[in-house]
Amino acid sequence: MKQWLYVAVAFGALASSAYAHTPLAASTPAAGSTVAAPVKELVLEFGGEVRLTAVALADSTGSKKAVGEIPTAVAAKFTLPVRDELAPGDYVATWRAVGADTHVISGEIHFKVAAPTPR
Ligand SMILES: [Cu+2]
Repeated sequence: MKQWLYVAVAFGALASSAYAHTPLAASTPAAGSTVAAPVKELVLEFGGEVRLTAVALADSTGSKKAVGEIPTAVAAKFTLPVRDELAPGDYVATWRAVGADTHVISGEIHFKVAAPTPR
């Protein structure tokens, strides 16, 4: 009987900590997407207010691309200008933030830039 109680408590703790994290709800470019050049901004939308602490953008060779300064205000949505021109190819944006529950959360967004659509 006692063992069952411990198991229930352990599961409860796991579930509540998982749900308490503030997730990344959406991004532009979206993870796994292919977008046409030019890419002028990077938008991160979280499932709640967070403090964004780091964002880096790199191409497939690991070469860093400049993005605008991270806003210091706590918010659910962040729009960062992409200052370097992104040539067609694969990119990864890595981000780190502190959620409302004070947990550090982080992730990667992989996307592909395609050549501009000819007109
Ligand atoms: Cu959390």
